[in-house]
Amino acid sequence: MNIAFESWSQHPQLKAWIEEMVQLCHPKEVHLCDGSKKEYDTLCQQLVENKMFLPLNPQKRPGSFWCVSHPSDVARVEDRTFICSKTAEDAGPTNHWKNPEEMKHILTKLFQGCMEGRVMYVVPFSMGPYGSKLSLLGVQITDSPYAVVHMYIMTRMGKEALKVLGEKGEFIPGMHSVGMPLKPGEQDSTWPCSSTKYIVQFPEERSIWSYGSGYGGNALLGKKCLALRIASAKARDEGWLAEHMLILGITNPAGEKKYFVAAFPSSCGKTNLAMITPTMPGWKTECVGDDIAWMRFGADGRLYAINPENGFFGVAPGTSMLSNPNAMKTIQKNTLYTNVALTEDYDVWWEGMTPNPPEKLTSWKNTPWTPKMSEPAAHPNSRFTVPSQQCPIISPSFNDPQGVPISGIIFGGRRASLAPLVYETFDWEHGVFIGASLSSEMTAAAKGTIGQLRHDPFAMLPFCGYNMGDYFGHWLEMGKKTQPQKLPKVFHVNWFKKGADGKFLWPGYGENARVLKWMFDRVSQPSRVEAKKTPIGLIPHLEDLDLQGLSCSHQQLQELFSIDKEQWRTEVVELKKYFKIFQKHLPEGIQRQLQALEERVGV
Ligand code: O2Y
Ligand code: MN
Repeated sequence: MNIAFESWSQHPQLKAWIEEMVQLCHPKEVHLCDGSKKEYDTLCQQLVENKMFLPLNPQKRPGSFWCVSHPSDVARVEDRTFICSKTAEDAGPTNHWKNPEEMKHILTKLFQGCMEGRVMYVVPFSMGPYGSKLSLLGVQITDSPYAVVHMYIMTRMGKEALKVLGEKGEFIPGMHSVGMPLKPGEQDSTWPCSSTKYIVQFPEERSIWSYGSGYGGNALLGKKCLALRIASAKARDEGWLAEHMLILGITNPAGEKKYFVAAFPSSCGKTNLAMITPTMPGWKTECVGDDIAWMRFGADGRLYAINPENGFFGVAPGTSMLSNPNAMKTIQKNTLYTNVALTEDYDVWWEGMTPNPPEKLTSWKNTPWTPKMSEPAAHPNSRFTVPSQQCPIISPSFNDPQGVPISGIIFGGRRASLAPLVYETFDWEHGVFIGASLSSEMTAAAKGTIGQLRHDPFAMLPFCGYNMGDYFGHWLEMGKKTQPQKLPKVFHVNWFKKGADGKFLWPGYGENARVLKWMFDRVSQPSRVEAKKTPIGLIPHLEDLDLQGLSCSHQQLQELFSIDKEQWRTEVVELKKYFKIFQKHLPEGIQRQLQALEERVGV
């Protein structure tokens, strides 16, 4: 097959890889993507003609499309996700592992002829702003035009990325197929995929192979596969951090600005916090990212973060003008919707968008739906995909190659009891211990029993590309790279603490900015407020929390900040049991902190 590389790239290694993959997959045609708007529009039009996309009402959602997946292909497949490092020990106890040679054998067989009858698209992209030391380049080969248009939104894709790559640049190759070759004359499915799925990362050779799924994190290889699993292994080797964290800027009425990163397990309102509208007068926020942060120390000894992505792939259910008005404004146009419900006038709807559903909908299963039905109209993992630049509070530093300086790191979980609304850790080592101890009670949205505790260290459980015990060690080492006063302060928040009546004690949403304000004061140098020492960390003096205009009783506040030593002793027992899985990879610093916590909460 003659591939028109001339005006595209002269990178010998890239060309050789594409030719090798053509030999393996036998596509009918190769499309070298340029990342232009024209290319995006043409592909969206083709997806409309092939009935995968439905254009939405141009009066209500201009430039937007509705799409539903195969009912078996609706989310990341954690049990089919593999870290194929040389040894099982390097993948660690929290990842699935297979010997790399064995896995390559399996993949080679699966990919053999897998693109017959389909177009092979080659997508060059940059994760992170062009010209940033923190950015990385990737190239995804895929037979899914759905993946291409999503990569167009989620990454900086096309000619510009190729220019940065030049003829010698380094790139991370990602091979993707939906795993459904087309025979001559065969009618294509509206959502091609396979019942066999493999999402595979080779962290040492830094490559990705994904087979069988066309959905989200399984198919958009720049996101979880590259920006977290591969990047975390690269970050360990090179002394930086690739994290599952939002990046948020907050400015006080005097015009001082500070940036925070935050890690939350799923269903804890991460996108809502990333786009928060503060309720306190004069305070402003800006969103740098809602999901992933790459961080390195700058020449001044401070930690700087970039968002490697260029779009939001947000979960739709629960997103409303109450929970996240900025997200609702962001997705008003040029948005791709997957697995949400469709209204009669070609708009979208999902559970939680409005208090009551419309009388008639088309469900995510593409069947008529009425409010009497017990199944949700939108899939709980339905998504919107939208350019970050459409967010009304997108940060002016979004494209800054330097990144933004980070003053605080926030960890959070959903705990009905135990953790107070907010506490600050004593120092970096204690902060790393809190990140490692992160756990959350599962909601209906997650697999498993409602209310059951799931350990999710640093919210990285499905995303760490190597042994999680070594990852804790890497975080501890990072803390030694600069002077202690230049390190961000580390906090833990729990928006979900409940009172004896079973009701949430804290109103959440925009009111969470009051907690950010306390952190803002704490990270100021020198700190503007003192904090109260407790056995678990430093909590606010109640008078330092700005509660003006908030109807929160004294009793509620007492409960929000109460520390039940008995519950913490149970937590220590649970953590001891959990940390045992890391065996000799559990760093001394984590053991030391566990011991110290045990002593502080002891009788
Ligand atoms: O299910 C998927 O494929 C998407 S998962 C996802 C998407 C955006 C941001 N975060 C996540 C996640 O699972 O953490
Ligand atoms: Mn995420």
